[in-house]
Amino acid sequence: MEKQYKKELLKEMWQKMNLAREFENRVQWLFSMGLVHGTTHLGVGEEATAVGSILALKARDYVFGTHRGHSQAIAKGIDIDHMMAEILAKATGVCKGKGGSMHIADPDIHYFGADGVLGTSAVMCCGTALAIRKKKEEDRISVVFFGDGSSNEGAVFEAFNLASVWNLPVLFVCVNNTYGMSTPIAKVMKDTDIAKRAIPFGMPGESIDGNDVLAVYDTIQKAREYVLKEGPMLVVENTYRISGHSKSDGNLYRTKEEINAWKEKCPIKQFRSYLTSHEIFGEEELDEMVRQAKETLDHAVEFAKSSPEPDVNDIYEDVYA
Ligand SMILES: Cc1ncc(C[n+]2csc(CCOP(=O)(O)OP(=O)(O)O)c2C)c(N)n1
Ligand SMILES: [Mg+2]
Repeated sequence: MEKQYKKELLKEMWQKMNLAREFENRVQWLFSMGLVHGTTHLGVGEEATAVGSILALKARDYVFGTHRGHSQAIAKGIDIDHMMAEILAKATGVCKGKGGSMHIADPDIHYFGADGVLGTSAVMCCGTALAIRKKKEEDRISVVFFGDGSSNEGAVFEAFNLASVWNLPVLFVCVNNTYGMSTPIAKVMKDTDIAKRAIPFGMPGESIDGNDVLAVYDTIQKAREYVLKEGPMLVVENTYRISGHSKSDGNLYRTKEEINAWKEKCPIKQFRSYLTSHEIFGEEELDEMVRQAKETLDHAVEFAKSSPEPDVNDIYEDVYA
């Protein structure tokens, strides 16, 4: 028999995936208006990896995001108004305007943003997992997201080693969008089956369809149980970045046909068809929730635009190193 999911969970998945998609649309627009300082990385097409994974975790679990992490922060439950204010470097931003897109973080919800140095979040994730162990906390794990390109970083292998030798409660989630900037993975990996990289560290590794939010949810739910009982694990979520790499991307390294084929496999499109074909929600109900997501983003953009700039006298506050 096909697995049944609680309607509330499916609703939250739909809402959060649409909030994430709409957030990216607005950031792109604000960027084109010259209102975003610094850089930003959009994850259009990767929403199911963040939402499916994070909704399968407990609220207390630590999550380290990536530089393409807007959807991860949204899935973890960050405040959208204050997150948008961070994008516009305003004093009301989640990091008081000092972090920007890549470093969106909120310790109150146990969400840490990315580090500019790829791979290092995996090591920091081991630190929080060690804290969980030392404090003998039960029913809590640490999760780190990283890309296929980042999976080649030495720091990630060090984190695999540390987590496995100390048996830390770490869940490694590789978001494999098959490119690191303009480089396809086949050019930088002899064997592109990233899940196999768990083997030398004595960890299980699983590779799944990252565009199927329910498959992601099921896998991460089971993986969380494994990590709690046994120790670290690697899950590779295979997906595609429909948006360009960063603020400028001529898309010269991939064809329109490739991008269009993946647009057909869009996780939101697929989930809509699941929800309607299983008669969980009707088209109008889904459209209404999309409209609400747009309204939430209208408010967030207004809030961010009308928020004050940070005060220059605060420049040395919140600086630790
Ligand atoms: C150590 C390090 N090397 C290079 C960079 C520059 N850089 C930023 S994003 C990126 C691509 C990362 O690819 P991947 O990990 O697959 O993530 P994706 O961008 O595809 O989401 C690179 C090379 C960096 N930030 N840190
Ligand atoms: Mg990548």
